Amino acid sequence: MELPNSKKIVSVQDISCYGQCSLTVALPILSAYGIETAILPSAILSTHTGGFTDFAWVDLTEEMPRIVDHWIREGITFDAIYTGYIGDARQFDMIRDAAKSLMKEGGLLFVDPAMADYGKLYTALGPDIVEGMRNLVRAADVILPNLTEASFLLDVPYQEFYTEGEIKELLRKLSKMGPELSIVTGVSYEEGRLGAVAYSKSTGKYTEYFTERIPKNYHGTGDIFSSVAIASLLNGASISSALQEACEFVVKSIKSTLPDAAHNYGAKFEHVLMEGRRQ
Ligand code: PXL
Repeated sequence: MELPNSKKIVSVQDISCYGQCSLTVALPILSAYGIETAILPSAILSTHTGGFTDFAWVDLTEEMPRIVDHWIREGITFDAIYTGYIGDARQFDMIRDAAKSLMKEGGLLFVDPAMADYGKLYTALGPDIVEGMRNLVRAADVILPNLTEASFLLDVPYQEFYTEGEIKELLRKLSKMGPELSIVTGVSYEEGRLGAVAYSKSTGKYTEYFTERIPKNYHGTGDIFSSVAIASLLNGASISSALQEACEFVVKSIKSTLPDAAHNYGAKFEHVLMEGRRQ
């Protein structure tokens, strides 16, 4: 029996204890794709911050370096680092340094600058988070912003509609910040279709994938997209296959959630993971 060439990743983002986002999405999805996943939690929240109020927040800024230092003493290293929501700007420099210390040679830094959607920053986040995300993006190999996050990173106004030319220009500008591969999500050129477009700096090539737009928004779908796309790329998929896999995974998760009208805080990605097991 041939053993799979299993990759090892550490995901740096918050634990929203309830709400199907950030680490409670990334960990199961990456694991289901056969990737050994360690976590470096940036905070513990009772819920995510979208649609819930009065959430409890346990800050882990002081604890994170103790975890990283122990890993360094143990000689623990990773093939990839995946950062997501960071709610405290004091953590950015430490995360950049940790990424350098913990990365194997040739490893990849994936940055999902999860901080905004629909033209606005998430509740509780301010301009210091945008600045910190810009610094992280400058060190990244791959970034996966949605269109709102891309606008904040580039300090340009968010638009409701974009032409193909405008999306390509946005991608080229993002790639000038540093990353080899920039993937923007939430792109739509025609009614009823939604998808993602990628730009590779070294080849100058654009790759896109569009699927049906389901007129319902759930929190955490960006985290589902990023986790699937990152897992696929680490498993050797082409950019085109990774975009397809991630877009279709999100659509299936939304479709699984729709029949349950009371379930409005996250998407039921677990059903899609089960589908894989039933095959
Ligand atoms: O899914 C992004 C996300 C992650 N973590 C927290 C959030 C959000 C989006 O609102 O609030 C705490």
